[in-house]
Amino acid sequence: MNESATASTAPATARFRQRIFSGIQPSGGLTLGNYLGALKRFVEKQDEGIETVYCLVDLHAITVWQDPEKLRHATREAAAGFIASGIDPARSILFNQSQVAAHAELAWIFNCVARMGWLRRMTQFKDKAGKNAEEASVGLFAYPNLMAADILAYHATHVPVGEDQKQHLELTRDIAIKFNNDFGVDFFPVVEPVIEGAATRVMSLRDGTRKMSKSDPSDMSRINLTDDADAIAQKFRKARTDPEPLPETVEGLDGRPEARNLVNIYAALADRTPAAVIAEFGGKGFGVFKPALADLAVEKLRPISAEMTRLMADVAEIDRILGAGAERADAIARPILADCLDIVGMVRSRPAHG
Ligand code: AQP
Repeated sequence: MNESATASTAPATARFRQRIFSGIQPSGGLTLGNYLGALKRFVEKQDEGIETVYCLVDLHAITVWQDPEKLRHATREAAAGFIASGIDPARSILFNQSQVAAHAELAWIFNCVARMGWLRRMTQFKDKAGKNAEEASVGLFAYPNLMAADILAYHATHVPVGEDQKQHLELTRDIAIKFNNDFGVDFFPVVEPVIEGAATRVMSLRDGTRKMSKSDPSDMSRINLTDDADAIAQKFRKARTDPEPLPETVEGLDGRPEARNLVNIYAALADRTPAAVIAEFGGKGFGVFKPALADLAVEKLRPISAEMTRLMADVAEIDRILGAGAERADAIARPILADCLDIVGMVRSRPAHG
């Protein structure tokens, strides 16, 4: 195999039918970052009438230790979060990754396509493994190959994600190009990242230079979709900011990461631009802006958390939805995996094995 992914003839996605794939790890409760950076836009794509495949990536979640009972709960709760946010399981395919074996099988092929050097450059591994890289799981290192498999098992053409996933999507493109080159085929699409909106990177409420994350040890750093109105108000009230009032222009947010974060969150929740938010609140202090932001967040999130609570009262129904979604997902992914195995040169003679 060649070492490089560079291709003079990168196939466009044009010949592939437009299909959206994206996923979220059930590695804890969903956050406002997941909602604004991913979920809200998943719903928009579904409502545009594009074919949408959405996955709770439980195999990704176990790249760091997960308590099995908590993982099961988080998977179901995340499914409830998707549905409560507007994902309609009749229109979108919604399922959990481990129920469709093609993801793990294709990931193995990609482990043999991707190069060590590519994965060593992944900043998320460096961030998550920290100083203890020797103790990190092999899965955490190979995570981007599984992510490439998630996407390419569906021949997905577009992947809505937050800014933090951009590098992984570039790796997915490299894998597709190298596979196509190595085997002389035009088989995998070269996916397009879809990174849109005012909140592609929602930052921690305690540190405006760090991403809001469901696994941050401080619960005060994030808004959870299940937080009640009091918790949301308290977290915004205590959010770290500087002492200056909001600037009169968006440029005035330069060098003020916490202020910029809160303005971006407001804009994304209100479906407005940051400039429009600054036009309304410029010159006002955080004593005015934070309560307005908290009220807006409560207004937008309360219906979602109420619906999540309602859905979680019937776990069997959630499991039924995930199982039915997995059947539909499998029907797309299995023939693509079979073709991929043929291309690679695997003998497949089991009649029932697709
Ligand atoms: N803070 C964020 N701002 C914007 N988008 C975000 N996303 C996550 N955090 C933010 C987007 O949500 C989708 C799912 O991400 P994920 O849960 O699979 O993985 P992650 O990015 O590693 O999210 P977390 O919350 O930080 O999880 P943990 O703590 O378990 O690592 C992606 O589209 C992501 O861009």
